[in-house]
Order: sequence, then structure tokens, then C-alpha cells
Amino acid sequence: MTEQTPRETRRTDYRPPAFLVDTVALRFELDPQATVVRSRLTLRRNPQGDATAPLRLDGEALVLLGLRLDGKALGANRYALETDGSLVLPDLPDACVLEVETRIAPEANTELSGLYTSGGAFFTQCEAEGFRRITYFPDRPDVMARYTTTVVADRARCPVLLSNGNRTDAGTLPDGRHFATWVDPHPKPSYLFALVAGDLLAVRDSFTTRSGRQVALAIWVRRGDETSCDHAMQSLKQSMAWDERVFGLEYDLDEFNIAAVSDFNMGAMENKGLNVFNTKYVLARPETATDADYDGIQRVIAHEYFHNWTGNRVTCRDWFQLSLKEGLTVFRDQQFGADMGSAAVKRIVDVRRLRAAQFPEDDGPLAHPVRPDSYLAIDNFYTPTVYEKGAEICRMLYRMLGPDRFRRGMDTYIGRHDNQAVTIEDFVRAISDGGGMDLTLFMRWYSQAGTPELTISETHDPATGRWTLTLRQFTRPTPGQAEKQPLPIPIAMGLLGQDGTELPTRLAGETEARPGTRMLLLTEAEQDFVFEDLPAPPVPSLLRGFSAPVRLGGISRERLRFLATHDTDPFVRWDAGQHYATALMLELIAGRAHDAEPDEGLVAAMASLLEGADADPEFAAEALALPSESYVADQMKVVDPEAIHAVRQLLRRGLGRRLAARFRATYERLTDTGPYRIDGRASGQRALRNTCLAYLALAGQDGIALAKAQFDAARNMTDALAALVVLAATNTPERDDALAAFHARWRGDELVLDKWFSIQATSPRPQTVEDVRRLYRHPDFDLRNPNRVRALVGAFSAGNQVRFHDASGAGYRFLADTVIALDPMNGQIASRLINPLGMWRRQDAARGALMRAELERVLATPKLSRLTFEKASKALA
Ligand code: B3K
Ligand code: ZN
Repeated sequence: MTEQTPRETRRTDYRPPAFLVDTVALRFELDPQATVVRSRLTLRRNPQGDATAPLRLDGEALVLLGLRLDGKALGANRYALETDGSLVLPDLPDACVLEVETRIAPEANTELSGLYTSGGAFFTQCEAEGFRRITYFPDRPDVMARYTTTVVADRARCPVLLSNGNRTDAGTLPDGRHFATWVDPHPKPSYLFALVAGDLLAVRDSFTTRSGRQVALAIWVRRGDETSCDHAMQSLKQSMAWDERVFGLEYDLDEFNIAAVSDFNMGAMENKGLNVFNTKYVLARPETATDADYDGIQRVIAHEYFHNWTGNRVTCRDWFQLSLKEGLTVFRDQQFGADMGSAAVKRIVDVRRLRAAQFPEDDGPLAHPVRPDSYLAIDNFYTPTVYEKGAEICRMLYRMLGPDRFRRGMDTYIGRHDNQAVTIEDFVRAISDGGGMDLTLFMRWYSQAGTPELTISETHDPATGRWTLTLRQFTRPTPGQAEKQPLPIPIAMGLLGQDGTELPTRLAGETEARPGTRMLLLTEAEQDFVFEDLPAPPVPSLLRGFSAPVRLGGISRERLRFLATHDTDPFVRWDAGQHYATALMLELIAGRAHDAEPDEGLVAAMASLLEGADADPEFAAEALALPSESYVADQMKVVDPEAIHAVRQLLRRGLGRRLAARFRATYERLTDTGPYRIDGRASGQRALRNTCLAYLALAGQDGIALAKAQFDAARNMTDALAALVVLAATNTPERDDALAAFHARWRGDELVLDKWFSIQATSPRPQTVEDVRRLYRHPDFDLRNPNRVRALVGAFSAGNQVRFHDASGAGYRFLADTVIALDPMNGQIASRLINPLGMWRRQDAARGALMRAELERVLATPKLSRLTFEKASKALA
């Protein structure tokens, strides 16, 4: 147990700050062991706040060196340091200047929150509550101030000194030191503060905004990495142009800097004018990065850039509003991604991610609304629900309003709230006012947790040509929410004739039939939609483009097959195929028929996908892949990880054998790779070819030789890795040779080495648990590096269902051991690792008991961080 049970923060407890901060002047004397931070705050009592409340400044892991009020030193009787770390000053004048001097130890900061060092350089991470680890401050997003930052450091050690805004001054100081001063003209909350200092190199470019502002762009990396920044820079310029074109939003400073760091708790951070990025989302060369890595870079660069308006210029009033910036910005980065390549494939990839991470969360002990009601540790709420489901909510608004009205809503939002810290209500009201639609009911999407389940039934009257579609919605109870209300669900749909052609649709009461996709809005628990002019019953195609984050069930296999072949909407075609394969696997699991031949319908569908693959290889690769083991698990009441794995392998092997010739032919046809390009067609061809390889490898010995040959000849990481994944699943000498060769070649490249760890951690071989324990003790494993921890421990526990759930409980024990070892160093990463153990209710009784026991062991650990305490205790509740 923690020393004292952490206090819960509740959304309804929000009070405006008692004091506002107009300006902040910071001066850092950087030193790894003892950095001195001087802060000068101009304070003013908030007319909207409590007129008598004292000034409360948050603080954590700080040494207070001095305090001055309006130029005079403050005696110890004028302030109090509370047990929670905060500094409380009563009896302040309504307007005053407070100077605070603190000391911190960046090198000892293993939490990677606040100011820390990585590879000898200094970096900050302040969201959500890291600024209080730098200096005493009202560390809450509704306190927005203008910052001036002076950084002083040893010139040899830190030739580069960066902070937010524009650089206004720089110069030499005695003793080999130098300084730089940065001024950020835009008011911002403390979580957007950033400082970077070290021996870094810049890759430079420039961008001219639509209104003619010249922006100097720079990506700061370690020496040697400067050849790996092209794609990141390209992505940045594309993002800047896209936001102007699609949302009319321009960049607002003369500089935009990105700094890359190897030790980072998440993907990247949108600090004003100085984004800090995990190297994983910056560095790429064809030899070191896969197509998926390239995609990730484009997505994250865009995401952080788009935050400049949705998050920075308009920010959150409090952390319960997190989805205000995150959901909206994910939606924006998804739209950007769709415009940069195949919109259909992008939607498939995004929905797959939502279903893989958010649907299970919504169905487990950590389910929470997109706008949560309470938390112990806000850093636990950077979740798929807040991000991905939040994005789906924005997408529903977009689809209900259409692009033009949605844009008017966004213009209203930004125009009305620029430089403000606002709430989700403010956002929805602006979209409603600007877009012209009543969204009162729609707010329920933010407050109600759980994924709605949709079922349908149909009746047809040949005499009148009337066809009635009945839609029903139901949401299961979630922790703390027993009763659920119906939600407004936009359902993009169309009707197909029995011959597969798209039919025009006319609802009862409409005068004219409409061609193509239309929108139905389901608002009740059950609702009828009556269509006219239908002499024969049509086949409905529902949730085109996945127009709402719901589960649609109960569609017959026959109809799924029909939709997979005939629908005009590529998302529905893909989705119906996936549902069809899932239904098959579930039947096989239920019947324990582990040696059946693959279903003829599936064989035919796969054959025709291969036949037509050249037209759209990217789509074909998506559609040829069977649903993941965890996706199948998510459809089962009680998960049987071994049966799922066995059945899926069986099906893949069967398909590989039945279609061996076609897989082979497709594989050969795509063998000439030519110069590496990253457009969707080229990467789609690689994906398709590697899908074929995986099927062939399961089908027989020849596949192993093929994989070995591909691994040896590969000139890009996508092909090398795909072959290595295939080999790593086997017990062959080829496997050991390839893994050894890969390690020998790439041991100096930490991002590639991460892949080496992940591949072994995700291998389905029965001995993987032991392998993972051994790798944990490997000299290249480093518990302090979040990427490495994710690559080994995260990949194993969240990405290797069958081995993590080993019936012995060894996988659970390994995960709990890691969490316990990591928690004192980095609570954020430790608490994030825990999630798979929380799903114990979905496993059989024996596994469930083992998982619970590990959670209890974690919870019994002395001095547990509040992050891990919150996760483990909620998971057991
Ligand atoms: N806003 C950051 C995430 C901060 C996480 C703090 N635990 C990155 C992003 O979503 O853009
Ligand atoms: Zn974000």
C-alpha cells in the first residue's frame, strides 16, 4: 500500500484559480546534479476566483532555496510547505511579484517527468504535472502565462540551448558558460513549457505560411542521426500545409523546433514551438525503419503539429477535459493521414487500433467515460478511450454535419476560444452553433462509458414494397455506471440488391429516392426505419466507413460473405470479411474441431482477393490478414487463448496450403522491389508480399527457405523484419542464425535493437516466457529506457496473447515482477504495463486467480506510486 491512500480528484470539484500569472521569467543554471531554477512570477488575484484563498503553488521533488515577494526575502512564517509538496502563501497583495529559487537534480530523475538528462543532454516533459518538478507553480492548465526563459549552461557540454517561442538573445558568460533567451509571445499553460540543451545537430528547412510568415524549421538530433530526418521533415511540411488548406490554421511563430530524445515516456509532446519527440517517431531510413515506422512518424509529427491550435492556442480548463485536445487532434491526424494516402486503408487501420485497444478497455475494470469523473493520477488517463474514442466522437460530428458545416463549427470554436482554457461543453456548443445542429443529446457520448451493441431485424412486405429495418442499441453496465441511456448513433448505410448492385433509397415520408450512402440517426433504444419502393428485400450495408464506435452483431455468415464481395464501401467489405473469418474461428473453437479443412467460402474469398490484388495491394494485404488473436478473444465471454491460437494457426496453415500456388505466384510477382519508395502502392506491395510469405511459411518447409532468402537479401527493414518474424516463430537453425546476425549488425542502433527484442517477445513458441526472462537479463536490456521496456515487456504482455496467458502463470509473474522493479523508477511506465493483468475477469477461473494474485502482489508492494496503486486497485475492484 502507499503510505497514505492517495486523494481522488473529482471533476465536479473544479474551482477557478485564486491567482492568475501574467508573466513568468525563468532562468536555468543547468547542471546534471544540481540545476538552479529562478522563477519570477507576476501574479494577480483572479476576479473570478475565491477572494480570500491563499496562493497555492504545486511542487514535487524540489529543494526550495529562496522566496522573495516584491523584492523582499520572505520569512519562514509567511509560507507553508505542505505534505503533498505544495507551497502555500497566505496574505498576498492582489498584485505582486514572487521570486522563487529551487534546486533540482536532472540526472537523478528516472521518472522522465520534469527536467531530466538523456545521453548527456537535458530535456523536459511537463504534461500533465511535470512542471511542478521544475519549480513551484500553479501547475494547472487554466493558468496561462507569457514565458521568457533564459538557459545558462557549459558551452562545451551544451552548445545548443532551446526553449519555447523565438530566440531573442544569446551570448557568452565567464567560466566557459553561455546563455540563450527565448520569448514565447503566446500565453500558455505550464504543461507546454519545454527546455532542451545539449550537443545536438539541426537538420534545417523552412516553410512559408499562407500569409507569408517565414518559419525556420529545425529537427535536433544526436550526431550521426542527421541522415535519418528526411521523412520527419517532409511530414512536418505536409502537416503545416494541410492544416492551412483544410482548417485555415497557420503556424504562429518564426521558429518551429523538434528535438529527438531516446528516453521518453510516450511518443512525443506538443510543447509550444519546441516539440520533444521520442526518437522512434523521428528517425527513419529504409534500412532501419519499417513501413509501419514511416507511417507512425507521419502520424505523430502531424498530431503534435496540429496540437498547436487544438491544445495550445485553445487549451483545456482542467485535465478532465483532456479529450478536448486529444480526441480532436487524433481525429485531425487521422483525416490528414487519409488525405496523404488511401483513405479506405487508413480507416481500416484506425478502426483496427480502436478495436484492439479501446473496445477491451471499455469492457474491462478500467472502463471510463471519454470525459472521466475522477482520478487518482491523471497520467493514467491518457488512454485509448480519451484518445481514440474521443476521435470517434469528433468523427461522428464530422459525418453528421458534413465537411463544410463541421468546418464552420471549428471556425467558431477557434475564433471564440483562442487563448482560452475551455471545456468539452464549450467545444460542442461551438460546433453546434457554427454547424447549425442541436447536439444536446450528443453530449452523452462524453459521459457514458461502454461500447454500445447494435442489433438489427428486418421485415419486408412484398405487396407494398415496404421494407422495415429495426435497429436496437444496448450498452452494458461499466464500473460506477449501472444504468445506461440510449446514445445518438449516426449510421452511414446503403442498400444492395440481391445481385449486389447499390440501390437508391427512399425513407417513408421522403418524396425522392437518393443514390448512394445515407445517414440514419438512431436515438432510441429501438427504432424502425421504413424504406419504400423495394419489391424484393434488400441487403443492408451498415456503418459504412465505421460511422460510429459500436459493435454490430448478429449478421449471418451468408450476408457477411455477400457484403465482403459486393459492398461499394471498402471499409464494410473489409469488415464483413473479418467478421466472417471471426465467426468461423469462434465456431471452430466451440466445436474444438482443430483439424478441419478451411471453409470453402473463406478459400474462395481469399482466392479472389489474391486475383484482384494488383488493383489495390494495400487493401488486399489488409483483407488477407486474419483477425488477430486478441480480436477473437474480445468476442468471447471466456477467453481460451490456446484454442484461439491453435484455430487461427490451423486456418492460416490450411489457407496457405490450399492457396499455395497463388500465394507463391503473387509473392514472386512482387519480388522486384526496385528503389525504396514509401508511397501507399509500394508499401502495399511489400505488405502483400509479406502476407503471402507468412502464409507460405506456415504451409511447409519451402516457406522457411523463402523467409531465409528474403532475410539475407533484404535491402529494407520492412522485408528483413517480416522474414525475421516468420523465422522467429520456428524451431530451426535458420531462426538462431538470423537473430544472431540481426543483433550483430544492429546492436549499435537502439531503435532497431528494440525490434530484435520485440520479435522474440512476440514469438508464439512455447518457450517464449523463458526467452523473455532471459532477455530481461541481457546486457542490452535497460529497465530505465521506456522504449526498451515496451519492446520486451510490453510486446510480450500486450502482444503475445497465447504466451502471456501461459497456464502456468509464468507470464503473469514476469509482468508483475517487472512492474514492481520499475515502479520506484518510473511510475508512468510501470502503471501502463499493468493493463493486461486487469483483464482477469475474461479468463477462465484458474488463470483469473493467478492474475489476481499477481495484482495483489503488486498492490502489497511498499511505497507504490499512486499511478500503479490506482491501476492495480481498480483492476481488482
Ligand atoms: N500530449 C502528449 C501526451 C502527454 C502524456 C502525459 N502522460 C502527447 C500527445 O498526445 O500529443
Ligand atoms: Zn496529443
